Amino acid sequence: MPLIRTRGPHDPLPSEITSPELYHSRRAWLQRTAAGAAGLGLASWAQREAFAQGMPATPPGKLAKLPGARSGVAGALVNDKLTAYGDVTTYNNFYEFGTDKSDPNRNAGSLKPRPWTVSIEGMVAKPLTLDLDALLKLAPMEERVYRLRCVEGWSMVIPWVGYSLSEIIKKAQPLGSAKFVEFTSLADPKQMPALRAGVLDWPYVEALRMDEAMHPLAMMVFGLYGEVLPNQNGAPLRLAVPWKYGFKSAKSIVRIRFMDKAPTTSWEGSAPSEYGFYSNVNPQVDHPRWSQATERRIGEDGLFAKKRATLMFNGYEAQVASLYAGMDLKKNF
Ligand SMILES: Nc1nc2c(c(=O)[nH]1)N[C@H]1C(S)=C(S)[C@@H](COP(=O)(O)O)O[C@H]1N2
Ligand SMILES: [Mo]
Repeated sequence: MPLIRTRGPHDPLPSEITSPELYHSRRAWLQRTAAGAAGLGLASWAQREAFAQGMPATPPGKLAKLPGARSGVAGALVNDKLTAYGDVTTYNNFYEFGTDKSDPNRNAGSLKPRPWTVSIEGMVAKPLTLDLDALLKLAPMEERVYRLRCVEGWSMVIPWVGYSLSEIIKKAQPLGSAKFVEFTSLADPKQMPALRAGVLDWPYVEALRMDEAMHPLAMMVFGLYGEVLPNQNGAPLRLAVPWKYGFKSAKSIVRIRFMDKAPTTSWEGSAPSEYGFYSNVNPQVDHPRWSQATERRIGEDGLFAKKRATLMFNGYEAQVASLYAGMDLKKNF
């Protein structure tokens, strides 16, 4: 681990972490000078913005339909404007396919989401393997509109299709001694070209405390915008844990393991002072190298768009705060 770091793969762009004051003065400066954008290295960002204007708002209809009934789970349907389908599917973090936001969309064609199995292991009455068809039939599909807040400082609003993770946990019958659930993503160098780049120790591993995993808002996702998941979004199944930073929502899951101790998760293992086990969205607990007080909503991110205030637990405080009653959230970040 080098002590002096340049911008790491998970770090925000400098333009995303400047203070509002600096941002606005820089903005004023940009308005004054035509060469400004290029001079600051913002040309590609500006180009992306232009491209984003032509983003399809809804799917072009190339993937299989996967409808879901409007969810009745409290907090499952936020009112925010949906992020355009084109942005949801071209601005991604899925490092197994590269670290540029556009890499997953360009490279994830090699992922084969069928046939697919998920093995359920560890502290369970009986280990079992479920194939995708069994998982698709395990519980009724629901549509839920969740905010996704990346630790880097951007956010989206995505209509996911799936059901509560608790449905799978109930099926798995964990032992009373199981206190944590671990999720492991696929790590197949034949399907995932960027594994050899070694950005993280593969496979990608994430985990939740059992009570977090049993919360109805913790979702196993199979689709978005009424269709099966595009590969770059974690086909054929991924998590959505909306009150936590996006990296807790592991993609393309192949193993679910019940444990009595918390495993070391991928980001925690790579930089323990920067990424905690809990990683609850919290505007009062900054990342050691940048503020988490505000965020940039993708689709509103023109050079002149205002940042948004980040909400406690990403706006799901009413639903999830009780999970952390009495805990020091600065220590347990
Ligand atoms: N296996 C795996 N899962 C992953 C990631 C990853 O790189 N690999 N990135 C995480 C991060 S940092 C975020 S913000 C979300 C992004 O999900 P999206 O691309 O569908 O918006 O996926 C998370 N799940
Ligand atoms: Mo993220």
